[in-house]
Amino acid sequence: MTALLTIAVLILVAIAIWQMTKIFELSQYSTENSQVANDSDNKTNGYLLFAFLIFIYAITIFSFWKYSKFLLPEAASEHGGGYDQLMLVSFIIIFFVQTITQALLHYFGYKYRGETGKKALFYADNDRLELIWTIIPVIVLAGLILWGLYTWTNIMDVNDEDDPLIVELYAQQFNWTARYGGDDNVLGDANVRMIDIDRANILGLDESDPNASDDVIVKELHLPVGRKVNFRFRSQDVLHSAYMPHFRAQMNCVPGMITEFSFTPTITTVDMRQNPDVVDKVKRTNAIRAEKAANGEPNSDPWEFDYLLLCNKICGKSHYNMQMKIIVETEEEYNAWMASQQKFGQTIAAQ
Ligand SMILES: [Cu+2]
Repeated sequence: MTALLTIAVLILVAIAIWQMTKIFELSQYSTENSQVANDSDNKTNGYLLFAFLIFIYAITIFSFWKYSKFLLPEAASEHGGGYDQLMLVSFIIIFFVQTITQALLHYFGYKYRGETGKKALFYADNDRLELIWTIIPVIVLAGLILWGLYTWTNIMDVNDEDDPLIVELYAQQFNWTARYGGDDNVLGDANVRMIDIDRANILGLDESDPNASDDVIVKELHLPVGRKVNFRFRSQDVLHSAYMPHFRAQMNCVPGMITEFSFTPTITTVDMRQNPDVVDKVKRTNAIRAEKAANGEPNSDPWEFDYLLLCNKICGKSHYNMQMKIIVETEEEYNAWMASQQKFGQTIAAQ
């Protein structure tokens, strides 16, 4: 009932405004009958341009002030620094050009507004001017593209140098599973057709492949700091995307094919929790959670920072919650954790 009344009131208010506008228009009719803008209209519009310019500058400054704290903390992978630098330089250039061109655009819009008796100057071309505004973007863009290609090639180069750890990330609606190659660091063959839930073969490993029996299947990704990791991605059902924002890493998981990505984690979870940006974020989040707890609302437990593997493709209704914890730790901690895990062969034998 309240909703109905609210809608009725809103409709009445809208009709009232519409009627008042009409009355206002009619009252103006006798004095200014022309549809052609006069000098005073043009001047008003010129000033409005300046107002708009101030608005976009103000909203930019406001966004920097208000939202910078939501950016990711420093990159926790070897290639991440170069990636961030490329993005930062690109943003600075875009920001610089945008600030200047917007000011010029709006200023000239005002300066050359329509005025009675003012005539436009016919100006065919100026070779030198055209040369300048062609050459400068060409140099800047070519520089950015070359640097970008170089960075891209480096990031996307998946090779077996430096004895990388081999890890498979397996996506399905709506969770992640990780698989390690085991003692031999070689992943056994797998295919979704061989999935056998009754025998706990959830990833479809080929039980006859000798490389498969020492594979380790887990629901929490542990990585030793400073060691290169080669990831292989598979998907069981639809397109997913393995997104590890703190490591500046993302790769599509495509049903029917294996995709790859490689990175070296450089900061352990324990060290990242000491990072000033992370400390600040945890403090802010926990302040909100404490407030929730005081009101008896759910999801109010104190939060602790962890690296995450997220899904970055809208893959279905629980996509938003498709994630896996990543723990970067020292070599010793990693080895101890790995030693405590059950191997695929043991799981199958136990059935
Ligand atoms: Cu997904």
